[in-house]
Amino acid sequence: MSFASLLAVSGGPAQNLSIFDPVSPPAESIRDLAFLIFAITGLIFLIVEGILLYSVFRFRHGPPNGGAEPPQVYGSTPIEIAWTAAPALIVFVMTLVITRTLWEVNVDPKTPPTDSKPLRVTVIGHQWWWEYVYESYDGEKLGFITANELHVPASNLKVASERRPVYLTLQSADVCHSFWVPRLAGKMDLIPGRTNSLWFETGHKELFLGQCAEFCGTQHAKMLLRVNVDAPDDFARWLLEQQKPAIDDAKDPKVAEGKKTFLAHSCVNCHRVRGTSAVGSYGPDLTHLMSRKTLASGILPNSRDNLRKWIADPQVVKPGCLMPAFGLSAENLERIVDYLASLR
Ligand code: HEC
Ligand SMILES: [Cu+2]
Repeated sequence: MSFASLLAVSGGPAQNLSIFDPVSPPAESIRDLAFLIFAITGLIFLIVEGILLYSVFRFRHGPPNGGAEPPQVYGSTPIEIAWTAAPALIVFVMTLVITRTLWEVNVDPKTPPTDSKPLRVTVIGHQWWWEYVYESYDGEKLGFITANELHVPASNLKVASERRPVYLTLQSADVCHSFWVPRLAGKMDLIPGRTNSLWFETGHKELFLGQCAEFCGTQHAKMLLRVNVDAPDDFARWLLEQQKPAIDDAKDPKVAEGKKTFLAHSCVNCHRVRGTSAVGSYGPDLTHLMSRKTLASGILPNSRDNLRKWIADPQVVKPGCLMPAFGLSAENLERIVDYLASLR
């Protein structure tokens, strides 16, 4: 897929992935640290290069004292103390500021700010898509599962009772992945057999893009991240919709026929549609498929045509991905698309 079409999926060319434009405290801490370390090391660079250039030009015609060797200094305790202490001090200062940043980035998820309304989501990395288990919001249990497009509420960082920090618990179903949405937080790995965590909080109601940042197999590059930061009311409405089981459009004969066809195929072994007999958990949850803007981890706009293209042969769209082609007849393919397109 070309870069231009990826931008089209992301909703316009203005997408910003810059770590220098953070909008969430952990990403801000990391940017500030980067600037500080750059300033310290830049200053050292200027001093060293300055002395070097000075010497090169000052002595370019040879030693000033007519060719005699300059005085040699051996075993000077003051000089040795100076050039041991100065670098040690610089390293010590850098250790302190790095430790402070680590502290700010790794806030213990069990202790959200008082009066805040934390959202907790478990993120499970799969080859090559993201599973999101919504655990709780503002102390209320949620317990539904969705995929690939994360929705979170916008926070107001200035008012304690309107703060809505997001705490992610990161796990992997197979190999190592890494969750990285540059403007919200630093990279954090998802490691098999280990649980990591990450947090962010932002007042910017935007779509933030990211990318799996740890090579995880052939389709690693097509494991994109989308984080929608919604106004709190919109988020609450989205939560309500997602918690419902699949909408059953049984009145529409085409949908009813499609549902029968879908349930009769092996799709049900890998996909879940809540409220039906499809309870597979190997692939993305399809309960509210059409509430998502993209397919297959952000790589295709979610449209009827792309849905058809994907189901006809996922291997053409994402070679090596873990959904096989089924050689469906044109008729069955259309029926299944009819059904999936009804899953709002
Ligand atoms: C062997 C398990 C398996 C079977 C069987 C299977 N799928 Fe999938 N499906 C997957 C996996 C894995 C993905 C994620 C692929 C990716 O993005 O890398 C997926 C993705 C999808 C998606 C995109 C979902 C999203 O949110 O992006 C749709 C739609 C889909 N499958 C429909 C079907 C249909 C319809 C069938 C039956 C004809 C089917 N699948 C059978 C494993 C399976
Ligand atoms: Cu990955």
